[in-house]
Amino acid sequence: MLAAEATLQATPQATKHGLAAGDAAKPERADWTIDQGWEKYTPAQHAVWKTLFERQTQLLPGRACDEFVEGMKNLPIGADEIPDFRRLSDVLMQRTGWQVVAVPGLVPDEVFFEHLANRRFPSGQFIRGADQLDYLEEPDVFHDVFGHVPMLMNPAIADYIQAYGVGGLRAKELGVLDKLARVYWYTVEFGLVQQKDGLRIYGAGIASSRTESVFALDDASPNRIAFDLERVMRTHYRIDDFQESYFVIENLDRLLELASIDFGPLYARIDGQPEFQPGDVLPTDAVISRGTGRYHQA
Ligand code: HBI
Ligand code: FE
Repeated sequence: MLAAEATLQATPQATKHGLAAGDAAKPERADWTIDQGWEKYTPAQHAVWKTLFERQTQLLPGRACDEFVEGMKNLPIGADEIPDFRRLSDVLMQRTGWQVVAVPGLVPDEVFFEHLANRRFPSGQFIRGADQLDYLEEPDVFHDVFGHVPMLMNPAIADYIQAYGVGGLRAKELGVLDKLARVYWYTVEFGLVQQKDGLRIYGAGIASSRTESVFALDDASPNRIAFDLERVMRTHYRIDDFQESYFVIENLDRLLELASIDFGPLYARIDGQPEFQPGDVLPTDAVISRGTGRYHQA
């Protein structure tokens, strides 16, 4: 066998979904929704869910925030099968007025924001393959449902994510979406919260990842820094690896305050100001734990 062949076989090529799959994969409906087709999931796909669900459920006690645990407890999400979005929506709708709708994968920004602004959470319909359990390039049903949906049971997060949808449409028009996207990234996806027994996870990108749910809390490498809105808006993030810094909020109600801030004057103020790299620690930061940086140096 040729060396090149061996390399190709060693790295299973992930099937692309949604936006990443190109024009041919664009769904018929303008809002990019598709049917979940719950009945069509195969036993092998339910088995992948079960593997992922069980390993995260073992890791999350003492790591996930109270609101995540509480939300999960009250939802029809279990080990045995990929959840049915209709049943999730019934419960969510009663609690916080949200629904879960199926999409093929990543959708265009405006489409994503339009859903959020209307309290519809677009969830990937597909599930990753058994050979890609730790692969997280595109949001699949495990990331979206296990990571995001329990938090949508919380009124503060529910309002905050809707506000992000409204703000996203506006930020796109103003040409400042990159700034707003950082806020989403460092809260909804990779946020930590201070609770009475220590730091806890509320970000879906962490909660749905076996390795990052340990790294974010237990590893000496990353920085853990008190959340500051303007600071975060100026901070680049990594999409390809663990975060170098996590930003910590005092409690989830801080997100409600964030949801009501007019970002307009902030965009103007930070325009042209220096931006920060993911691992930077600034003299003005309230540092909770200063990371060794070892992981990203290696
Ligand atoms: N689509 N399905 C899906 N999920 C996302 O998280 C998502 C998206 N499209 C755009 C997007 N996120 C981000 O680029 C914006 O939040 C900026
Ligand atoms: Fe996500």
